[in-house]
Amino acid sequence: MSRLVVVSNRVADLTKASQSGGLAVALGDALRQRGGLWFGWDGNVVERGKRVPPTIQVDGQVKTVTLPLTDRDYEEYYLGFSNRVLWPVFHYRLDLAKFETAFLEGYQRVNFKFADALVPFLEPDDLIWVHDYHLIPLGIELRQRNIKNRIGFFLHIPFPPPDILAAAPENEWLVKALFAYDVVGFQTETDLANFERYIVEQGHGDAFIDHRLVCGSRSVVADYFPIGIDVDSFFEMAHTPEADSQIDLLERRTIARAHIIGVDRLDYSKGLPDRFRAFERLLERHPENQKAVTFMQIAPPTREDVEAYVDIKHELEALTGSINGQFGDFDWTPLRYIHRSVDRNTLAALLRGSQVGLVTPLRDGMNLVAKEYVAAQDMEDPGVLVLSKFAGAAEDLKAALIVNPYDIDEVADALQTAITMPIEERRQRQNALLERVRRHDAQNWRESFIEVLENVSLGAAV
Ligand code: GDG
Repeated sequence: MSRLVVVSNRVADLTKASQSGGLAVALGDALRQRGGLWFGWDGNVVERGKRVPPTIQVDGQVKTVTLPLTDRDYEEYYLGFSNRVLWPVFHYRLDLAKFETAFLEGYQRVNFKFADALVPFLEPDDLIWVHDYHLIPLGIELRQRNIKNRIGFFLHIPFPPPDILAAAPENEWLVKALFAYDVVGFQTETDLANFERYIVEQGHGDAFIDHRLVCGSRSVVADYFPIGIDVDSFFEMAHTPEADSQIDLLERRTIARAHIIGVDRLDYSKGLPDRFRAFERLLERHPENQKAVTFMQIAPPTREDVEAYVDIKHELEALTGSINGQFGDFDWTPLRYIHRSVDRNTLAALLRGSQVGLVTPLRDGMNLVAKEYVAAQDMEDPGVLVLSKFAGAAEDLKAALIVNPYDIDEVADALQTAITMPIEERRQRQNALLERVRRHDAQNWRESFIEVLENVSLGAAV
């Protein structure tokens, strides 16, 4: 079996995989089984011009190789092109994108540096798996250094429709860069269809029925691989004695009979202001919920150096104050907004202890919180998932209450339906949801991607 080499912007701490969740869990097992290497940024920023050799850590068969970014690279590659251009554009938010030539140069420079630093660690047989929007051109850089290995790429965020992508600078270069890979994976059928349309409509390429796309002299296999979670370990985390006592505390500390929960990085793609307004609308339209329902939003900070994130933070603080000021009472705080990271065990307990999981992104690649909410539930007395139709997870989780997150009345009505849903219907929906969450779990995601990458016929000229 060939070694696996994972490349991503940040490298997760595999020794704390169960705490960090996400990629660390999904890829940690594969790295341990096959042996391998995880390469990326260590999260540190050093002065420009300073040359720091990569840090190498070895744990059994798994090596991590990390390096810092310079302050200029951090500004131009990370905050600039990755998070002020690609993140908003790929989430359909052209209004929030900020284009500057230096951002593109920084993006290309860091991908160049990453390739230079990675090549000495590669062996001819390695399977290389590159992750996400920060590293789209890494494949080209590796090919230019004569790396002939199988290289796959997975995009964790949505792939926008061609008309939107066409507004991004250098979009043709960016999309053609994907043809340096042998396999390109997306989260959903919609993302895959958008990519295929771009290639055919804007890239003058062809799409074939066996998932192969051809553009000029290169071809690539493109498919969708919905990412998932480790269902059993999340269920266990939500059902420990400590979790029981946390849920007990949650229930005793409030007079409310139903809890609604949201958990999201504080990001404009997650639809938090509209979600807060929908909760407010619920209290207005269905006043019987006053003093009977609470909403807890956990929203740890991210990317605070990007202006759009500061704006949304202020908006949420104002909304929280206004909703609590209008509806709160000495014995009831309707909305609890926690702008901090919460320990993962506590998170699992809170998801289980809440009667409604409210997941309403305006656009999301997949959204693992939706899957975690389902995995955490008691099968005998499950809660109800209210899910945005614009989350990738909605392609699979059709048994949730699917809503348009822009329509505040619709979300408020769905909340009312969720709070009052009879137990039989809750159980039926939960069974259907859990079946889907299990079918597309973390193991299935990585194994199906790796299987395609291992077996793909190599994609040069056809
Ligand atoms: C990107 C794509 C795609 C959140 N708050 C806390 C905390 N979390 C954990 C959640 C979940 C993870 O972070 C967030 O995952 P999501 O999938 O919801 O969202 P993104 O971070 O935007 O991830 C997304 C994903 O990549 C994977 O491909 O699904 O669409 O945008 O696991 O539980 N964890 C802890 N404390 C918190 O306060 N411990």
